Amino acid sequence: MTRKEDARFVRGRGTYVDDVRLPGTLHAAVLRSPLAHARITAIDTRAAEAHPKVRVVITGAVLADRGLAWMPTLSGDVQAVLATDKVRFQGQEVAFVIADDPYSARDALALVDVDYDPLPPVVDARTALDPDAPVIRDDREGRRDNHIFDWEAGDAAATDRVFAGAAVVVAQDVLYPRVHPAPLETCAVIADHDVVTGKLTVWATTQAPHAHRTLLATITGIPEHRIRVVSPDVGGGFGNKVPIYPAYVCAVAGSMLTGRPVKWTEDRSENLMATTFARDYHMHGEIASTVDGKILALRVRVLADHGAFNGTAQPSKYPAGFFHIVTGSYDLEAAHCSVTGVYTNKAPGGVAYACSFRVAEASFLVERLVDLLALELDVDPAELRMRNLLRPEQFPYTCSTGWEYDSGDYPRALALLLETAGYRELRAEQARRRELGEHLGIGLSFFTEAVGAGPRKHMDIVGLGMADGAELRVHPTGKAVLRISVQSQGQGHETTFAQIVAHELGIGPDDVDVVHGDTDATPFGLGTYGSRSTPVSGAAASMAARKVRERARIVASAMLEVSPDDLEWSPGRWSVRGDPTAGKSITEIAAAAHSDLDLPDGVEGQLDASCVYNPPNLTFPFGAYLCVVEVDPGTGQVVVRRFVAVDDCGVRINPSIVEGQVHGGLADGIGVALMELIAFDPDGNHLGGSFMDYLLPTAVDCPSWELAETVTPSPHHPLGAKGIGECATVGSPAAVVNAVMDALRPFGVRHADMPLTPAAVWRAIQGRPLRG
Ligand code: MCN
Ligand code: CUM
Repeated sequence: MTRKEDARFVRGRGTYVDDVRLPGTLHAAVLRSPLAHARITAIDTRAAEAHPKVRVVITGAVLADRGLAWMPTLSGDVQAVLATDKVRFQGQEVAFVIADDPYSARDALALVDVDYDPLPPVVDARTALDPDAPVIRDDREGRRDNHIFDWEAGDAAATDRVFAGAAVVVAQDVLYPRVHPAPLETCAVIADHDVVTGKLTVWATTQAPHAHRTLLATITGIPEHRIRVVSPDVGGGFGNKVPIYPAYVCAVAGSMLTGRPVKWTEDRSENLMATTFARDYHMHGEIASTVDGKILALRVRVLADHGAFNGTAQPSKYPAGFFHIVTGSYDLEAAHCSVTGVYTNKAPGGVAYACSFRVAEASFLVERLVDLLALELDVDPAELRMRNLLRPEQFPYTCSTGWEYDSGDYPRALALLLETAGYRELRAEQARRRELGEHLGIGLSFFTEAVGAGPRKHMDIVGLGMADGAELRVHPTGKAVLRISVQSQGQGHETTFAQIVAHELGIGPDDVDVVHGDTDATPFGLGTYGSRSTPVSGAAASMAARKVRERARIVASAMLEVSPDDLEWSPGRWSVRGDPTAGKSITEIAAAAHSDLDLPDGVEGQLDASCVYNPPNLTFPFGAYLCVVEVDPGTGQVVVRRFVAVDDCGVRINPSIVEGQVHGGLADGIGVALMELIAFDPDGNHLGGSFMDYLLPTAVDCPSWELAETVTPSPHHPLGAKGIGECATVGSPAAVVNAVMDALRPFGVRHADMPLTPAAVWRAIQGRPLRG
């Protein structure tokens, strides 16, 4: 089925926040810090306020008077809404100017005079804990360092024992650099506070409208039932639109101050400089094995750069997200990982960009280590993986750091990959080409993803348990409307969620409309990230539809004057067991449920049903990827020749949407591996503020993807589906980097950090690798 929403998107009929026009709207612009670390000694707004079109200039002091200068982050920290004492990263919000039009607001920024007293910045996370490092968060009571948290998983002593006895140990420092989700639509908001009713309506481009409503209530003190958050069409999220940003709070304050709607739309540089980044993990990994390549254990230490405020978006009990899935797809005796989070003078945020809460970093590290082990043992990396993958009979499998993998058949996926790619022939071609002095590289990765958070008992964000609601209304004519708590940013929920209901009720997907992105019109739920929509909300939709089906059975029994137990279901129809001609369709039953029929007990009239789905576990999709590159040693240029991907996300609701998700994620992987980087100079100046500097992959950089699939249903999801949205972004960077390292083997290169730009590759060949 093709995507329902594309009919409006390809006609330019989508409605994004910027398309929302309210009468009397004022426009805002944000004044940002030019320095990475400085004390603010004075702010003079008089000239800006004198601008004929400026209505209000909001500073930290104005917010502080209302208790709004600081706001909670998604990780239990606080973040400055507008700086009062210090600026802590370049691009930090300092003032919010509201004017009659967006151009005047921008112009007036230049009229705000801020005196800064520069302070030395912490730019390299590896120096953040030095005794003489400048203290970034001197606002924190009793804390005089840049330390945020220490966290560990696994059994350290058992791991040390296995390492002590292991014949082979390979170690490597691996940087997963700071990258950015970079959605095409930047962040935007319109806040409209009605002074008469006290109702606040916020149009925002968000992935989690309900969570934002609760947060806005907490921050502003406006009662939650008087807040409505509307997230219309969203032009890409990739994690960037999970948090609340300071300008959103300023827009609300601005609307309360002016009594008018206040609109703010970020530009590209602001998005790249100041909104949530991803990764920035300095990792040290060790892998232990026997001489014949049985992998025994993994030991990992991480230094995590969280920027100036700890604003990572992830379940609150997991300060390093799901990084402890670093054991990957292998059967280990022991594993231990520890993560230390630190503040630096960089933008806050973290974990965004199709990462499944740090599975991206974990998966990259273990797959690099396995390749380095193959190099050390001089065995084929495909062979080494095949020898060590979990076997199907081991599922459900509890790994040494505590995850319970629900289902999988890993050897089958790897075998299918090798066959689809023609692995043996590829290796033969590589040998031939090496003799000609050509540098073909073949890289593999195998990943296990963990998506679909909760259960709510173990997982919450700011105290909100991770479950999702769905409400299904069936109209008298049998047409249905499904209301869901998750919010599509391009993933096609209007199509796939309609398909889920259609499948359960045996009606056409065109007979089901999906409503999302408006908190007044949808049930509460935690939203779309961590590829949780299908595993959690999709399950809610399915269960709600099954309740409708059961209700329909009772109505049909009254219509047919038989016991409900004597009815059997076939798609779209309840009929008398053994007599398919005596039956009633869902459409007929819906009409009867709204009619003067005497309804039996258990049906109040109508067929509507709802469900709040609390997942029993995450789902664990997996995949096997292979990348073929060619490297020009003269220029360091890498060209991706082929990319073969086998994905298993359980039952696929819409195969073409799943393929689209995989295509997008593979392109992300090429971007991260070869070109994307948020870099800083030693003064903390941000060096990637436009798409000239922050490179995104285009079609030219991508080969024609070669996809294949296996289907291992999730045993606990009602439809057997697992999430897919982030799989390819998680799994593909390792395949690309492993391929480049394979191509560089004749030069004795073991490892080089991403992004593998021509300069980085050339330096690695010269034996002088660029280091993060
Ligand atoms: N699907 C399916 N069968 C499955 C699994 C999924 O048909 N077995 C369909 C789903 O029903 C949905 C799509 O594939 O239409 C993605 O589903 P899912 O894996 O549940 O992921 P989410 O919908 O929760 O999307 C979130 C995920 C994340 S976290 C990021 S980041 C990301 C991604 O989706 N951001 C995206 N893919 C994106 N795609 C687009 N176009 N834009 C983004 O911002
Ligand atoms: Cu980690 S990016 Mo997605 O989970 O929105």
